[in-house]
Amino acid sequence: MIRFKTLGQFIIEKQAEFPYAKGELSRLLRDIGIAAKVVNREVNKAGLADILGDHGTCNIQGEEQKKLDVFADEQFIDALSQGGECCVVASEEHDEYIKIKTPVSANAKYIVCIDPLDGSSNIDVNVSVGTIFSIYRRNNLDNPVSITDILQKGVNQVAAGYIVYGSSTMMVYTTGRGVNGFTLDPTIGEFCLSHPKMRINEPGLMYSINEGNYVHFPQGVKNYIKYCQEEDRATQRPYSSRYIGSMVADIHRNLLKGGIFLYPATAAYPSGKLRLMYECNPLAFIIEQAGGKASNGHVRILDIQPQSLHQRTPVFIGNKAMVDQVEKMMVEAAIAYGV
Ligand code: P6P
Repeated sequence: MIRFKTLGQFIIEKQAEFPYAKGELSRLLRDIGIAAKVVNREVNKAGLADILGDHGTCNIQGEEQKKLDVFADEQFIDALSQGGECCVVASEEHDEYIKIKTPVSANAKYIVCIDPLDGSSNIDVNVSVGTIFSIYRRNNLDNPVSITDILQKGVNQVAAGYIVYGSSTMMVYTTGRGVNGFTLDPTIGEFCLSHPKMRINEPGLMYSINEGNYVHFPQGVKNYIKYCQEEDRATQRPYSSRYIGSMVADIHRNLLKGGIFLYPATAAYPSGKLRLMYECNPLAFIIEQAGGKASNGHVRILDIQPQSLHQRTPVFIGNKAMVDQVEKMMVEAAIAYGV
């Protein structure tokens, strides 16, 4: 008898642990899982279905929207609209947040911030891409939903997760009681528990950064990169450098193998490139729940008070000792250079 536990069975089993255990969050995670399976099908045949190439429109980031970006966005919004538990979706692909108006969602309590297909520039070259989602409860159920319901600190998330569409497709999520990973079994069309109680691998011996931006990095980051490259047997340096250019894939590797991902401020992105609400906050929640750390170099990511939906932030995320080290070197450089 093959013993496996599907995502649905796991969610129901854990439902009792969740303070709002009325099944709402369970249904929300189920809805996300359904959309993920549809997106996975299209990502897997992207090269065949003429779904590649630009959609001829641009998103708020001014980035060309790939057809799969738009398709993925539509699938998640549709699944969340039909599921009845979500009242608002804030998506990377839309300038403004979307109020869900289906009758079934009239009293919905949850807000989903989502990057439907992160790393989409990698689609055409067959590199892993991902979906990242963050779930909040509305602040006040008596008032109509407003932007203040959405711009909550990451520490208020009730759940967060990602789907990585790679050599296998996995969903990894947390509701604040640890991190669990599910691998899609295409023979039965179900996500099955494959990585229970995930913890970031220790010690971290990999660093992940786009060194093409080196000349514009803060001095402390430059010093940290050199630190990673020094020979030191006691601390098992030099570390390995690994950079995929798809945040979900880089973070997923570091979760499993240990490591730090860094996207500091650069000339092109003086506030950092990655978005707080639907990239850094959800991934920070997951990495902290797995025993790691995530900061903007000075402040815990989850403690940042969001000011706008698409705001960006520098991000340093991974093993706690590695993030502590780069933070320390940034302080030392600021003192040394008087910046
Ligand atoms: P760069 C992909 O476009 C993305 O948003 C993240 O997935 C990834 O980590 C980052 O940008 C890569 O940026 O500047 O190194 O190409």
